[in-house]
Amino acid sequence: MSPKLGTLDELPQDYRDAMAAAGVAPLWPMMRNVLPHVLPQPVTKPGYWNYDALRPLLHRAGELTPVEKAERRVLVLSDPGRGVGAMQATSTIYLGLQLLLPGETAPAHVHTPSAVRIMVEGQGAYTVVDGERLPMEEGDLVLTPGGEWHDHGHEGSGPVVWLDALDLPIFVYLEGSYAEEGPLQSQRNRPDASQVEYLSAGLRPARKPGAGTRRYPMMRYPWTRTEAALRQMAAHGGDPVAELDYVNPETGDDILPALGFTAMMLPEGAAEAPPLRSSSAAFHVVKGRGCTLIDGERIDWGPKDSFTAPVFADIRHEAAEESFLVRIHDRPLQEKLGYYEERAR
Ligand code: GTQ
Repeated sequence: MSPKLGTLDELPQDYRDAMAAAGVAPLWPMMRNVLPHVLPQPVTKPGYWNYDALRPLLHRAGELTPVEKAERRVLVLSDPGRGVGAMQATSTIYLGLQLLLPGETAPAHVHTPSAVRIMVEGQGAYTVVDGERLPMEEGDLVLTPGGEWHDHGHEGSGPVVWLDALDLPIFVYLEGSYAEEGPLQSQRNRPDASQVEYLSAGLRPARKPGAGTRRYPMMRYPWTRTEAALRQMAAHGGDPVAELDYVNPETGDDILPALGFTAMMLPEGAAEAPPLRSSSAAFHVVKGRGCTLIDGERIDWGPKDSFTAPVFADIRHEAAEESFLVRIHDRPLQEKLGYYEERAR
């Protein structure tokens, strides 16, 4: 057991004043704030957002604020531990629900943070990234990596909603977050790379020696394929709870530098208790129903809902019916820092 550390009020006032005037502070009274024993003390609290409750608020934003006045018409999912208005859902993950109405376009811009969209509702929307038009169907993941121009459009009939997941909090922390605006991009008239170069897992375009590839060769991950793959894994992969990581098809790396995405299938009645992970996480329910205990707090979830878990949370999922979730996490960033860990419960 380590000795109890000295406190600020044990120090004479004249010394404290002199330190403050010199622009310094003693470490030892604050040591345990920044280096708690054994486990971090996350500010992040478990969060839950019921889609049925948010839907009318999103639609009202569509009536109240034209897209021209919003640039991106988004309701931000704020971490309960930081309070409404916090531009983050966990320490590293930003989440927002974005609404686009038929005929609208969200202007082209480019920014330093990276985003992934998970399509929640509606048909006919698309995102253009670096001239490639990416159709957005329910459950699809669409990447807009940092530094790539992107604009959104909608040629369908009803409203469309998708969930934005960004590494924005990291860029804000780095004081590295900024954007530039520009005109809508002209679109190359061809299907996206998931339908051409990377139609089939295990196949990639043959290349001449020395020919490079794009850093983000595939920017759309169609849900129909993810679901089919999960079903095969559940049937034959040996573990009834199937999980598949979204990866770059050229390198096998996680799809973004900081954030990782994992699709999960929980069969009806399945219970799943993963190890305690140093990564924070957000879960999006593509379909299904169930409940999750996060550090003992019970969250009942249904289709299109989202919920979050802090680092090292004790997470226990139970699926009331066959369920498909996408887990968003910051393992890629933590691994790059030489840090990611899992602890057995
Ligand atoms: O669609 O580009 O939720 O730039 C936040 C910032 C979405 C976007 C957000 C953004 C976007």
